[in-house]
This record gives sequence, structure tokens and C-alpha cells, in this order.
Amino acid sequence: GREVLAPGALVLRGFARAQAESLVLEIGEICARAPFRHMLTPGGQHMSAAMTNCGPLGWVSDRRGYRYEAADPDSGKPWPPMPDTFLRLAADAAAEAGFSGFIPDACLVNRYEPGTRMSLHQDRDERDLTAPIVSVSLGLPAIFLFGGLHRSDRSERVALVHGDVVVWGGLSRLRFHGILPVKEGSHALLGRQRINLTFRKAA
Ligand code: MD5
Ligand code: FE
Repeated sequence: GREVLAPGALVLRGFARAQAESLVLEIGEICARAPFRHMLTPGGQHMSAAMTNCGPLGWVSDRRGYRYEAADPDSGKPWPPMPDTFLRLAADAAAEAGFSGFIPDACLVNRYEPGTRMSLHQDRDERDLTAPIVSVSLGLPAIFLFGGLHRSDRSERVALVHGDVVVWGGLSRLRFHGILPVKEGSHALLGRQRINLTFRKAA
């Protein structure tokens, strides 16, 4: 099923569920080559979520700020390639939401263990803000905070479960958002973790 959260924000319930096993195998190969790490914020704190990337560009954070890099700063090597299954899933989901022709050049892989959160923020490190963002939820469920265009706008809570895909475009591309601390639990495929794939056109 599809749920419209707001203009430009569409939840595709279970859209990735049939492919979840193969996505998890691909994630295993990605993190074998580019291990999950807790990046430093410009303020010097470690991020709560562990992150890695695949594709031509990867999102990185350190004392100098947030940006996209072609190489993994921990190894100096290019990020692992984006699997075709990832590209196709992101493009198909975007097309379902009316964004045909979406070709992501960056896939951020976020790992949440119980207790991990992501505080309210906007995604605005990308060059072309007319391209949508596609996010895929795997493993443990989470409560997503869906805010407005100003940090102080009240936010709505949206439950996201294994296999859900959300397309964030148009007027929702720059909304504030976050993830409440993930609750303790165990998922049949992923155990004590939630994995989120965030597909973006960065350059
Ligand atoms: C997550 N990740 O579940 C989320 C999924 C991140 C991040 O937020 O930056 O890694 S992406 C959610 C998103 C993206 C763009 C716009 C909006 C939500 N929105 O309008 O709410 O790990
Ligand atoms: Fe975000």
C-alpha cells in the first residue's frame, strides 16, 4: 500500500520486503569493504548511528563538516560500487512516487542498534534539491519524526518497519526529520539492528 504523508512524501509499505534477503547479503559485502563507523560531528561528538556508503559518492562527517567524498576516508579507497539491485529498487520506488529518471549517485547505509537515534535535521548537502531521496528500512522497527520546514515546527510520528520504502521529494525534500531511539528487540533477518539505506543524488 501507499500512504501520502504530505505533498512529496510517500510511504510504500513493504515495497522492498521481497528483496530483503538479497539486500542484506549486499550490505554484508559493502561493510566487509567499508566497515560501519561512528563519524565525528563538526562539534566533536560521535554520531549515534554507525554509517558506511556505497556508490560513486559517500556522505561523510568530521571536524571539518559534512560533505560527499568519492573515497572512504578510513581506507583511502573508493566506496564499494552501488549494487544494481540497489539502483533499480531506488529508481523503481522513485518512479512509483512520480519521480521517474531518479539515478542516485550516493547510498548512505545507516546502522541503528537498540538505543540509537538520529536527532532532528535537514538533508541539504546535495547539489540538486529537486531530486528526491529514497529511504529503505530493514530490520528492527523505528519511529520516524516527520517535521516541517522550520526546526520548531511540530513533528508527526510515523512507524517504519522492515521492507518499508519512503520517497521524499518536492515540498518534503527539505523537511526536518529524525529517528527516535530504536527499541530493544530482535529481527529474524537482522537481529538487534535496524539498517536504513538512504539513496541520494548528491552531485
Ligand atoms: C533513516 N536517514 O531512517 C533516515 C532516512 C539520514 C536520515 O535521515 O539523513 O541519513 S532518510 C529520511 C528523510 C530524508 C529526506 C527528507 C525527509 C526524510 N523528510 O522530509 O522527512 O535513517
Ligand atoms: Fe536525513
